[in-house]
Amino acid sequence: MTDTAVCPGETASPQPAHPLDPATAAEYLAGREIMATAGLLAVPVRFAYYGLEEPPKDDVLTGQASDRRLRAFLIDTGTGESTDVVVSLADRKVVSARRLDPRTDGQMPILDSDYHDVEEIVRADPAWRAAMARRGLHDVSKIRTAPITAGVFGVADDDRRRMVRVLAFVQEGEHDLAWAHPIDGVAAYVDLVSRKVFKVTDEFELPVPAESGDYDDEAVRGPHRTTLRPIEITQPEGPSFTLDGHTLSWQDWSMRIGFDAREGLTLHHISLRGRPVIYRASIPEMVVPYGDPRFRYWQAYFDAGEYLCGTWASSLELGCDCLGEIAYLDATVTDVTGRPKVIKNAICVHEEDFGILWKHTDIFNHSAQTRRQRRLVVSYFTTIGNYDYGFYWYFYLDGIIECEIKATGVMFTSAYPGGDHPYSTEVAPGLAAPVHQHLFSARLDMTVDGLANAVEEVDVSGLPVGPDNPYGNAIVQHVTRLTRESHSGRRADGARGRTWRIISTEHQNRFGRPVSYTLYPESAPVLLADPAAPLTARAGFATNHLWVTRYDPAHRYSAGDFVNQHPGGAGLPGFIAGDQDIDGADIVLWHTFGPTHVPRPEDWPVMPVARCGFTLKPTGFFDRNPTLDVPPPSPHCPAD
Ligand SMILES: [Cu+2]
Repeated sequence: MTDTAVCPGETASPQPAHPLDPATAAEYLAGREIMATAGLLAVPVRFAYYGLEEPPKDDVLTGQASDRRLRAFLIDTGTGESTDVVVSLADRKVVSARRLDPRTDGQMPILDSDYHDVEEIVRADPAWRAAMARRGLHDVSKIRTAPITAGVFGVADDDRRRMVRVLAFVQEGEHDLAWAHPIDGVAAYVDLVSRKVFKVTDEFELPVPAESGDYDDEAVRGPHRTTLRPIEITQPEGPSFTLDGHTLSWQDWSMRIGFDAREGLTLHHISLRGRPVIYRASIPEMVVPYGDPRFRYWQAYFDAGEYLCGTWASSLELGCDCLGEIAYLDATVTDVTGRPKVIKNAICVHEEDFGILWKHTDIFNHSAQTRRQRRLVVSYFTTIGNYDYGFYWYFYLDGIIECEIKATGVMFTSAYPGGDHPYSTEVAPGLAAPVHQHLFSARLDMTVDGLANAVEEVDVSGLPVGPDNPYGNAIVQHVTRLTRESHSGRRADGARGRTWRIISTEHQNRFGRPVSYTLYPESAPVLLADPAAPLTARAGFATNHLWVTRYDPAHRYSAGDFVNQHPGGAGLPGFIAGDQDIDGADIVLWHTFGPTHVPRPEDWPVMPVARCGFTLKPTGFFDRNPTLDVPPPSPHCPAD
């Protein structure tokens, strides 16, 4: 039997305007039909990922990208057989279909349906029910389960299976916040192919924390405050940007907006005054490792590679998620049968006032001028289990680009054992939130005034007293060129103000110096897992703040193509193993950033947004302040 019902008209010829436009519903269906015809979709084959296979950069830049290709990760849920498929829509054929060996290649991402099925599987297991009964929990209908990707820890019985490890929570009523009531000490290991619990680890018992965390309940949160008066954002003449299909233009900026089930929002062809800056920007991976070494040592998620960030994107609402004159773009992803699913208003585009751009009151000529900064905001939000992440890209009038992640939602919890427990914070009576990290990986395919770029590491320091520095006040820059991939694994250094400058090796400014953009990192800790930890091999990208690789169309994901239960070594730092020349080449920067989250009581029961990110600033990209032409903000402000 083949599961390929396609409604008449649904395969109408898809005509995307640009080779990098996201795959359309019609394209997904057309690709699905090609796979079905090739016999790849016999039930119970499911789509673990389905998205656009972007054409190589050279083809796009030379206008040679005529084909549209789609890539699908297929899994036979009955056998676990996994196939990585690429189809050509132009040729209507399967281009490649590679069978994975899970022991070396890893497993397909978690399916949407796995999430739902696991609860039923766990609730039916006698050993797990017995563990619950020992804790006085007899009504399993009140127990909710959180399936957690398994990782790889060299335990043969685990590693050979497609599996998840499951932690559980009590939900006292339909609206109770289950995360407030973790059942600690016990985990069920579920084989997703046999659909059975094959192991229950039960190490200790602690009381299930009782206090309600239901922040929707007035008894928990208290009455709403009444002292906030309205803030209205009005743009009587409309916003200053234009959105034409997926092409966005605002002031000196232009770019294309993309969206992918795995990476979420992607930005392409970012240019300023017609000068290219970034060919493609995205956050292709992130890892959230937890620091509790007890029975839950395996708790670490790769939210993009294992759970597919884009699939879980929110539909945004005016007046709630976004204020002002908003333009929305829908995102088209697919369900596990490969059929399109539209997420309405997934991407938000708007413009914000951002305070002062520049200001000066001159003591000599008495000029008193103020200009206001604005930024263009392109964003989306996704919910992965307990956490919610907002991915925001900002573009400013003065050429600055910022990426900001807003982490919010509900922290993952455990029971607080009392005493001095260094691995977690008590956030409610008997309730703990373990210390953890959120490490994001930005992939920045740079094109600063063209493809020929290089990276300089710039440190600053004071100099010791000496013949040229008799009073010891000298401050100098130390510039180190990163010439080969093998030298590109770098750490930030806040004490030395370390930045990385991406220079054009072909274009100079009026001072004869290379035009450039500078990456300002936040200098937070990188991966804190031990170098010998199994996780470190799988999250190699997170061991440094910066990597620079020569562009390779196959290098898309920081932890490799197949992250779930991958034994390690894929992605970075493997991408640099060829040690290619990166000086004056077509290069890609990979930047690791994000907080090490030591939970606070104030983060419970729902966490106020925690921000992290990085900044890219033009550095000699312009010959002077590029915003002298910005007019005074309103008639009553001083004018020149
Ligand atoms: Cu956190």
